Amino acid sequence: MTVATPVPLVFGDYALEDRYRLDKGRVYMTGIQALVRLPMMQRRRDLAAGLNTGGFISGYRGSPLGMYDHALWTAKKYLKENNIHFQPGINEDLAATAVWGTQQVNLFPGAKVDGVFSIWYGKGPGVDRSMDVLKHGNAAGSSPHGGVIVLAGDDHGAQSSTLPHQSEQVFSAAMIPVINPANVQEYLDFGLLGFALSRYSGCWIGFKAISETVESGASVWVDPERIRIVMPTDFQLPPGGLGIRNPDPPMEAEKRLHGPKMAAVKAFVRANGFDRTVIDPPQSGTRARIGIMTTGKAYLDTRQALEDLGISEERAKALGIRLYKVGMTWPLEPEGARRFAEGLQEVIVIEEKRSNLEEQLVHLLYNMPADRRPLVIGKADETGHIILPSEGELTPTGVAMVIAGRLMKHMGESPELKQRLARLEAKEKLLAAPPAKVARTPYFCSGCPHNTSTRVPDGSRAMAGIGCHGMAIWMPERRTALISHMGGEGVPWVGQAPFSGDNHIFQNLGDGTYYHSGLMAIRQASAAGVNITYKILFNDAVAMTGGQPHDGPLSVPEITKQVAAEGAKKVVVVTDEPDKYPKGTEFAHGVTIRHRDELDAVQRELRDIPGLTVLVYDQTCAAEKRRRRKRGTFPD
Ligand SMILES: Cc1ncc(C[n+]2csc(CCOP(=O)(O)OP(=O)(O)O)c2C)c(N)n1
Ligand code: SF4
Repeated sequence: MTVATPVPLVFGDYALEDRYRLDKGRVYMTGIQALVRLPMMQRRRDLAAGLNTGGFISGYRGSPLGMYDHALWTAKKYLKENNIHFQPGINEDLAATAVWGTQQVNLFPGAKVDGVFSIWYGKGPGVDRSMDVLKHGNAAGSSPHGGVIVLAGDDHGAQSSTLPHQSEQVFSAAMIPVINPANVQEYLDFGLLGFALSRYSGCWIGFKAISETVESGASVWVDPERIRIVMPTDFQLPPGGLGIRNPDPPMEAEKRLHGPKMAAVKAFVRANGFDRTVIDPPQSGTRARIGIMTTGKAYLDTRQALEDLGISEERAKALGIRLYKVGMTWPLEPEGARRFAEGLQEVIVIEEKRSNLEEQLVHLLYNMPADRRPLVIGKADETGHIILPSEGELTPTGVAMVIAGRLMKHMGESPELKQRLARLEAKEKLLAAPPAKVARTPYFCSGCPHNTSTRVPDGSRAMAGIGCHGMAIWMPERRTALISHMGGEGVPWVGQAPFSGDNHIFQNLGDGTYYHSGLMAIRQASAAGVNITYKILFNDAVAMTGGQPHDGPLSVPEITKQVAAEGAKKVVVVTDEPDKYPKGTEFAHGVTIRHRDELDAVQRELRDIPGLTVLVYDQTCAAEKRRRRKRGTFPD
């Protein structure tokens, strides 16, 4: 990418607010904060270019983007100053639909701005559940002075997820180009390039955020004009451009997406150097023999691996190593990729999770004349032996072992490399050693309502749901097994019930999940007529992701009315404070309020009622209580 000369550092008064306030210079921030700053920088660039734009951000929380909404709320003042509107979605799918709407603003004469640039955010499963709208939005396109960035929080190691996740293949299925930043500076630089690319190509732009980068901190250059955007000279936009339009028949939208939009993406990536050769032997020196193609966090692993092997940039050049860092991982820009690979003996593709770059590279090189076409290895070597597994995560040591192995295969044994490898292998073994005998199973916080609410009467079993209460799964006495994705709670029972000797099931459902999508699951269970008791755990917070408030009005009386309307045969509210509801509080007809000491008895009553029954367990999250007490908003 083309970068302006940085302004000199000025050391003086420094405030944490500088990360949003400072116009130029260098500021320390995390990846999350960079994503808060990014739309402000876009707005400043637009103003400088004489454009009156607005910004819009919507999505749904989930690690590693769990705290993005918090950071946006904290920066409310700065967002407002920059005409940026943050509207959390009640779920990812609807958030993406609102983002789609922002690109439609300028199709109508009532538009008050020249365009709206938008950011959607969501955890990997949120990307999955939003596929329909992402496909529609990308096919329709972005507006010429708007643009859309689709932030995917990918949890490669399932550190805080029910499944590991990788969004590249999902995005490519929707033909959404994907940027993979490797550090905090690239969140800003590629972010600005991403908006520009979206405007130019009419595509929505996928943007990968993994915890190693988005949760890291760095001192970064923040000048909005730091990135010089270059318009391609080798591609001619069709008259009228590639943006959103109305009407837009589906086959026309497809033709535009498959043809000129994809060509525009590649031309823009080429012109702006998204992908670059980081190390290359000089023409006069050793011929480049081994190429390494990598991206994002795997690029950092590769740099660390080279360092661990004692291979500096100079040494790499002397060994004939060429290193290619890819910024846009789908679609792989073909000209740069071919130039990188041509004439090499071998290319090692180093990428985390399933193969994405490797498959595209092999496809690009397949028809190259055999004498110029390198061997390509990645997930497996030329014999099919797995060397960089798609499951789990890469480590610098694992990468170092592969690089060293390949170097020695081509250049012969090296005592120094062998010695370094032996040291690394010993370290790896130590890390892979069985965990200490006293492993600690995660447990509820002290005073957590779920500690009581997830109990199950003798003779019954329960199914878990997404959220803190899901920890019940690790507590054998709770007889709570199996978890579904967010919003599917209880519905597996619809498939089990006709074939099971069990007559009834309890299903835990957090209030955050209820509001996100859980109500639809209740409707499905009701429609199927199965015997099920939903325990809606109203802890008044989306606790597991940091204690966010619900994304709209939600109260216990409202829940009772909603589930009654869905056909619940009996609804009971169980609480630690039965007297807390003011006189005249409007619950659904027939609702009873019981003390939590009666939880077991209430559950026994409900399980004997055929069909859908609901127990709303009302007690505030203990961590949230502590936070509110500190703020003076909860009684001591
Ligand atoms: C589709 C999807 N989006 C987001 C998440 C991330 N996530 C995991 S738990 C959780 C919060 C659940 O809150 P709630 O249902 O209120 O349960 P609590 O943690 O409060 O017990 C979220 C948003 C997810 N797992 N799946
Ligand atoms: S954060 Fe709240 S809901 Fe989660 S375990 Fe702690 S007290 Fe329970």
